Amino acid sequence: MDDKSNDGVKPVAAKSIDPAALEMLAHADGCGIDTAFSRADTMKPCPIGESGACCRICSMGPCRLVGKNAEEKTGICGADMGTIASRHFARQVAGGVSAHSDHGRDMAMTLRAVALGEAAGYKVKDEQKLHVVADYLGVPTSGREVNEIALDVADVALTQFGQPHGEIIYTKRATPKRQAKWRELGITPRAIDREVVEVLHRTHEGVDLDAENILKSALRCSLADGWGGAMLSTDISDILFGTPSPLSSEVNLGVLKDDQVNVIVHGHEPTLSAMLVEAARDPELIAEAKVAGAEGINLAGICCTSNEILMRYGIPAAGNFLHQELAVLTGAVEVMVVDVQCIMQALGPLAQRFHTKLVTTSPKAKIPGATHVEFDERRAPETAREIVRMAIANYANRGPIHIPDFHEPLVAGFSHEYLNYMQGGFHRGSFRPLNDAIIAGRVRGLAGVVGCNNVRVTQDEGIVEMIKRFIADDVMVVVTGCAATAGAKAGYLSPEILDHAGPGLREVMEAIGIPPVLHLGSCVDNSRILTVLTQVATEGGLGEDIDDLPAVGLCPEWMCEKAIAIGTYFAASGAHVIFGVSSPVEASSVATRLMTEGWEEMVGGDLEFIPDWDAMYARSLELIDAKRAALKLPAYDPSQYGDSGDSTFFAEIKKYLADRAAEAERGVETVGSPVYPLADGHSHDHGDGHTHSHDEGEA
Ligand code: BF8
Ligand code: SF4
Repeated sequence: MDDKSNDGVKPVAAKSIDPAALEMLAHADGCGIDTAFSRADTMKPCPIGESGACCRICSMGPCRLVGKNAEEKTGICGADMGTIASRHFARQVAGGVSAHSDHGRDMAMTLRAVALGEAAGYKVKDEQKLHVVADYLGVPTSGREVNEIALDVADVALTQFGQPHGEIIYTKRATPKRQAKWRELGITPRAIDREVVEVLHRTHEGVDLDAENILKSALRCSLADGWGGAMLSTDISDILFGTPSPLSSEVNLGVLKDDQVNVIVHGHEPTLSAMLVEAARDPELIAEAKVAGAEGINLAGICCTSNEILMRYGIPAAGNFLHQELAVLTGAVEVMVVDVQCIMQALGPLAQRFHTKLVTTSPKAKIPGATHVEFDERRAPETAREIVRMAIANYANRGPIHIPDFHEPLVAGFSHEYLNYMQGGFHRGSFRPLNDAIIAGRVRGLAGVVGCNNVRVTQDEGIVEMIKRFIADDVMVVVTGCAATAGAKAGYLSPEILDHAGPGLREVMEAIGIPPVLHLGSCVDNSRILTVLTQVATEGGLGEDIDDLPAVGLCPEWMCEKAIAIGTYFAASGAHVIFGVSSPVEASSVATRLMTEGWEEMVGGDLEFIPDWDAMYARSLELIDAKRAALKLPAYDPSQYGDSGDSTFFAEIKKYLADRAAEAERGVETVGSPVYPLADGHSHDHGDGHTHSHDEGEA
């Protein structure tokens, strides 16, 4: 690389730790094709905008507060650095909340259409969860038909977006102490749309000009996501598509098949992709694929649509955010179907260089160069079949292909419900074993490692480093979103990884029968982490609220506004949160202090930005150990636990997975196989016409 040509941009030392990505980037270079990775080498992040020192709220600006004493300067209207940085941050939160919550609204609309019999192909799959959600939302259930309940649940969910009075109902799911704190501070969210609108209003030119007050409104807005839109989205997805329970699958670009019609789903919503799962398994369409010369139809996912159908159907994941272009570069993707969020416009021109058809499906998200097949829930199965047929027809147009041979096994599909089940059975579900293990110090603490990829840092490196170090130091890890995919690609979501866990963690995970790194789902499913933390806090022995727990949330490679919204709602819920990459409020010492010391004092949680992995990890342990000390728990001491040896439980799972791998070698379809005996009331859809109930004892 010619240093002079890149405008002083420091290229990231290594583009990725993922060998599949590195192979594809070399391939891209060979083909003379740009990717986000190479474009990042020439596009320098604007340092003024990056640090929050640029205001473009009105056309008297943009005002950029730079140079010596930047913090003493103001914009033309007099806005100071604290206001400018906080205003921008709050708008990022509002952007993130609107994305997740609008997705949540669409899920509620689908549930409503299902209840009214207007959504062909969908039905309420998890009635038990419907009842639980109905209870939360105050919808009567006794003696009522499923669809009657579902209609009321959908309608009450929809009121949460625009209700003129009251509070978002799900805030009642927080600990009593947390609810009281939010009320006292006046940050209990009232309605989802309202909180977004209010932040946009406050941050309009000339309204809220007090950094502390602006950031406080960002806290309230974020809570409308975590305890509103995102939580509703998770719950309604579970109702419609099933509450996840563990299953096996595979991850990375090697899941693409050289001899099959490959269809990739990319984006965030499970609605159309669930129908694509069925279409890809339809014997009639498979026969058509064979006529076209392919061995079958292979569906795989990217980003959080992938997580949604991985968690529930075991559909393999082709990769995370930075894999989207790499997948097209394989030349083996007949169709890439996208819905909303995290979709690069670059896919349009890139797909045109290959035979790949890029298909947009949401009226909210079109891309120049793509074919638009609008998703309509009234005819979703037909739409899915139409798209699969488009892929089959396109198979003959393939040019040379290059699929990197990297695919890792993984176990995904952990839900709050399943964790309860694992710790005491379906009727006695609890978090007691985990709490006791934390109290005793076998498990040092809990960490959530979540969020995106970002080309400004080595792909997956921060995420995988954190996961690796945490489990070695006996910290149990939960993962979601692209971080989950990163962890999986590096092998950390396979039961084998138990061997890399510290002795205390290993002993406990063997006893409970769960791996040390749990895939909890997509980014909206970060709401599952809130539910888990709340239950750990109320189970007893670890204080009363999330801010008492030895827990930390990390987003090492954050990229988008949704990540900012998530980090903020975790902080507002009492969690210590650390982001990597760079701080969007770095230019303002006032905003930085407010989001750390200020928020900690106010809500017990905070949001820090620490780009260095070592420093991020050291700070995480410091926070976990400080909470242990505050709870007067014994200090963490790894020497007191010996190696426990393999439990029969894990030995069985390993054997089971080895058998599946052997079957896969023989060409038997194995992804999506459940890996544990399942809890009553949960079922897995294999798409092959039968479901497994819990007492079959498959593992
Ligand atoms: O919602 S982790 S890059 S795909 S934003 Fe996007 Fe970030 Fe991935 Fe999932 Ni979440
Ligand atoms: Fe400049 Fe104030 Fe306008 Fe922002 S709102 S661009 S600081 S004049």
